[in-house]
Amino acid sequence: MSALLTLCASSVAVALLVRWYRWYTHRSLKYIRGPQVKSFLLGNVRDFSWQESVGDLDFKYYEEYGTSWRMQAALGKGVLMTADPKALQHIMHKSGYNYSKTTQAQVSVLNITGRSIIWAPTADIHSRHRKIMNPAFSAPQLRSFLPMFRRSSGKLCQQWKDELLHRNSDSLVLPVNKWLARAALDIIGEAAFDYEFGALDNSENEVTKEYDNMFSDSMLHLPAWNVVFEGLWTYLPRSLVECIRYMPTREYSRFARTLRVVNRVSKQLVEQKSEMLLHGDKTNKDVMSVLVRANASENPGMKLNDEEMVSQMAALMLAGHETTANTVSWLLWELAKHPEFQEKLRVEIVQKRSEVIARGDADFAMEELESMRYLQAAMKETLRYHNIVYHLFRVAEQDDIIPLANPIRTKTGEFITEIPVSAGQVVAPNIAVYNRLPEIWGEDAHTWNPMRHLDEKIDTQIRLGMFGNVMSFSAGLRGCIGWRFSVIEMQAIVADLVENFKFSLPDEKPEIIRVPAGVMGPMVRGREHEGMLLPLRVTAVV
Ligand code: HEM
Ligand SMILES: *[C@@H]1O[C@H](CO)[C@@H](O)[C@H](O)[C@H]1NC(C)=O
Ligand SMILES: *[C@@H]1O[C@H](CO)[C@@H](O)[C@H](O)[C@H]1NC(C)=O
Ligand SMILES: CC(=O)N[C@H]1CO[C@H](CO)[C@@H](O)[C@@H]1O
Repeated sequence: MSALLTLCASSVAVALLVRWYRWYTHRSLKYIRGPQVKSFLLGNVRDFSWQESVGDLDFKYYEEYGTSWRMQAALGKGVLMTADPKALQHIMHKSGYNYSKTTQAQVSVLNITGRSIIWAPTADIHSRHRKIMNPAFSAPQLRSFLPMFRRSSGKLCQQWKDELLHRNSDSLVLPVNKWLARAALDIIGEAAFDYEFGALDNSENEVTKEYDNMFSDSMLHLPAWNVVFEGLWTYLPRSLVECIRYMPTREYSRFARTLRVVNRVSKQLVEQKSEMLLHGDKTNKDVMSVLVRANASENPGMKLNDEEMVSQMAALMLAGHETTANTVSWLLWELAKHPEFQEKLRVEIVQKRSEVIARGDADFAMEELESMRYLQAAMKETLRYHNIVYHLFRVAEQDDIIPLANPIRTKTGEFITEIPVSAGQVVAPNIAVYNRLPEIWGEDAHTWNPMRHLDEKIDTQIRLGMFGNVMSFSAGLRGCIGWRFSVIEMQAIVADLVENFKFSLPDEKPEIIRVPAGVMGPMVRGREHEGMLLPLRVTAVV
């Protein structure tokens, strides 16, 4: 028995060594410049997760090396990082499924959401998931969610007004990010499976509690051993890696706890929906009802098994609430820092409101929200400037040549306009840098300036991404399925908040940092132990 074990262990070790050696001697990127590597074991990709504010390192490397450079992952594995528009268009749009997610990304997602669309490892599986999910995210479908979004934002406004009344004051400092996370959770619960979390009502919901600070509890400042451990995954067969995820590391234990709770709730709801469908109810618009109806079709290409169905819900909860809530938080913070722009935005909303009243309607129509130019500009600019997801990781499925819009200088001083990569090469689209390229956004790219979207000075020769030419929702076949959902939701919430409240910086002027916690979120310097936090002074508009 023990001989067998030894044999197994040594063959795994040999296989590992061979694979690793093949990688290490694989020098195709060695001539590309990039930051120094201090530790062979750790490489320098994870230095990003220790930078104080997201972008500190990214922008520095961009200054030094241009739009493409070489990084190193754990165990000497080279990574091509790029913010080059043409390279990104090639990788994300033109190559279809030829750049897939890395093993590490997939296995992490597997542990966080289960076998969901975000996990879907192959073209076959992903295109099936996406085809089934797409109808739930079509423009007409999402339009029907607007009243629900407005109901939630109205509830949020009411809560703040009650709070002001209760304190007998016309202004208060509030942790706006926490309130927005609750609103976004209520919204995704209703939209995804017609479920009331009651997060804004402060009900003691178990799922709500699980999501509080999930990212910063688990992903902030990854320990070194974890970096090496996950670095090994690249060299192992995927099936083995899928077993490894059962190791109780900090982040997975935290995510697993959340997932267990979410899955239990989802399972009950899937059963309930299937039951309702049997009884002929075909009207529900929530995502889960759409999936259950698709599953009832004859076409096997339109079916999800029960596990996949439940996983989609965890995926939507994960991808669809803190992202939007954080983006709106950053938007309000920028409004607080730019009071003149904030006032323009408020005037725009108030003007539209008078049209609504004159018409005798109760609330804004979708077209009215979409026609608010300052509102649209503020959203685009915040998505660009405070992109919540800052890096992506992809792996070339076969040998390829990546074209560049901006030539780069190699170690030998020559300029190259394309980068040949071999199958297995990891490439990392750098969203943070792409969103700040002066060649696209103008010389003031490092300034939050919504007016740039109104002046139409943005260079859109190379079309990229899902919305406003920013990369914040990723791009291509695996781009964010929820981008339009998120935009409509943000419109609804921001218009309501700005119509009802003024936002300003708290008197002690807290320093806000953009922490790298899997997703980028706000914390107050010196108060990091409080988790994600963005305090703003909120004053009722009278
Ligand atoms: C401001 C808000 C949001 C941002 C910045 C954002 C960003 C992203 C990004 C960058 C990706 C690609 C991830 C990757 O390639 O590894 C993605 C994928 C995804 N997002 Fe979003 N997202 C947002 C809101 C939402 C919402 C509201 C939903 C759902 C209602 C959602 C659902 C998804 C799903 C399901 C995927 C996976 C798509 C696929 O693999 O086919 N997201 N999102
Ligand atoms: C993906 O790679 C294969 C093999 O090299 C190639 O035939 C195919 O055209 C590529 N697909 C796209 C969309 O570029
Ligand atoms: C989907 O359909 C399959 C059979 O076609 C069925 O076994 C499964 O329970 C269905 N799942 C749901 C959640 O309706
Ligand atoms: C769905 C899944 O794989 N969950 C696992 C994630 O990791 C923890 C421990 O780290 C396991 O207990 C879970 O089963």
